[in-house]
Amino acid sequence: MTTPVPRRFAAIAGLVSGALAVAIGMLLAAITEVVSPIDAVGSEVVDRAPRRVKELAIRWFETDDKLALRIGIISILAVAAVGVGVLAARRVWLGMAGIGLFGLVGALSAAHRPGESAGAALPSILGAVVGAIVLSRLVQPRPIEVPGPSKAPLGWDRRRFLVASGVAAAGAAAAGGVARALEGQRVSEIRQATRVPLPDTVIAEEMPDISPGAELFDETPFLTPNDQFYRIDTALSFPGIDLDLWSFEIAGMVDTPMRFTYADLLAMPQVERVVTLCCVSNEVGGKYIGNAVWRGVMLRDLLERTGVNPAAEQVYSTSLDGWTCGFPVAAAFDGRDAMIAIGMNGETLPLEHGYPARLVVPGLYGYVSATKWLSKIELTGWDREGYWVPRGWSADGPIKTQSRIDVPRTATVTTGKQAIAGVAWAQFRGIERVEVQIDEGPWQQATLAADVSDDTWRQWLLEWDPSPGLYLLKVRATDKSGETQTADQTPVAPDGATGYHMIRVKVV
Ligand SMILES: Nc1nc2c(c(=O)[nH]1)N[C@H]1C(S)=C(S)[C@@H](COP(=O)(O)O)O[C@H]1N2
Ligand SMILES: [Mo]
Repeated sequence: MTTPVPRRFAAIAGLVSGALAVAIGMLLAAITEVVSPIDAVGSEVVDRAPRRVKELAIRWFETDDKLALRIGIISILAVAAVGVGVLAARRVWLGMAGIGLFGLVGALSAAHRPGESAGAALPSILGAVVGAIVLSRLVQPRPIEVPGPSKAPLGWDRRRFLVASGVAAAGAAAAGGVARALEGQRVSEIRQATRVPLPDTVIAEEMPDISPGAELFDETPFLTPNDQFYRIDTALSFPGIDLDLWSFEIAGMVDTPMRFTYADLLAMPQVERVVTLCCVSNEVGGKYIGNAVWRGVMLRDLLERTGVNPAAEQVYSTSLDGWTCGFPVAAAFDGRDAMIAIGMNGETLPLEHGYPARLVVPGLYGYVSATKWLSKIELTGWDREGYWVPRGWSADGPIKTQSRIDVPRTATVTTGKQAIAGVAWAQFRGIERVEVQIDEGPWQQATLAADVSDDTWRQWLLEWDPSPGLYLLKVRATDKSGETQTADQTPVAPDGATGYHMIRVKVV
């Protein structure tokens, strides 16, 4: 008779075979360049998570929520793998079925991802098959061949188990390592391509005039450097991009559907515009906002070529990774500089920000307009809903007039002449006035930096010479339509937070 595998070791067997299944799945996915099983499941979780959970995740983890999600998935898998191992020690087939179930979830998730075909299911399936076989071998004690006359099975062999699971664990580590290296190589190849500078073809009179007076203080530069620009998207890994194969189409309610390659974009009149991009999930006083010089082709120029059916209501765009959004057709023609951007702050559009091309529409929150990794633009009715709309966000996403205090940066400052300063924005309308209130004092008008464009934030500054004490500072902005931002505090959902940014400062 054989003795059963001790529980502790059954747990190890589960962990090791689970890790091997995942690692082989990742490796095969990396080799065949399909979505990795973990990322596929992660993306399905992101897509299916209730809005509140997603909002909380963004708030808790800020832009590191992706790492947190991965760690979450791996922790759940690890706990499940332990359970699967313990089950397998009782009934092997139950353990194998357990691994198979996880493989199935990975396979279905991968095949369901936008841009993936049924073949994307294979890595998960093959990983699960290998994992299940290894698990069955590890937990089924086999008779030990003992040299000598007796062939009697001696039961579970701890040494043999440890060697076998050590080999399996090493295999998992190796497969996982190679998978990560391949993925890293894929991303760095794309990054390499983004380092190719764009040709010098921007029309001179279309260059932005960044006036010397745009900066009143240093803490928040007027232009946000690319590596400090906030990043918000649902992508767990970057979509595959081969510039030679990449193109996007403009279709739907147009006269002539057309496809544009990167070379087509480069051959068209290039412009540069300074536009402040802002996320609807930006809390009052938050950091999900940045200002950059965007270079590209005006959307209206492209739409003039395809022609637009007068019945079209929405410019609906889709990314390479299947994310979607839409904004009113009017926003392409009402004079605002909606563009297909291929450059950012003098560089080729970085991968994080949508290489090779993205939409930038002044005055609209990113979630309705700013599709990165652009793949398709369709002219549609409002029956098509962008990614966030069925998730409880407004179909219409004009940016609200807002202001933020950036200086003082610390909760405690020393007495003496200093500044209260920050930024204010009301893209497409422009900032007219910014006022600061200290405690319950009068609203004092702040000095405004040079007005570069209605589509950018404006720095503001108020001189301050406080005596020691505790102060409450508030700011409010008025846009050029004469509208002062509301003091009413509303949450970010469904269409952007409102209320005054306030900070408490102790002066010592
Ligand atoms: N493909 C894709 N594009 C996207 C998103 C996304 O999730 N996927 N998020 C949008 C949102 S909500 C915002 S606020 C902006 C942010 O752009 P950034 O990451 O370059 O700052 O991108 C938009 N474009
Ligand atoms: Mo956003």
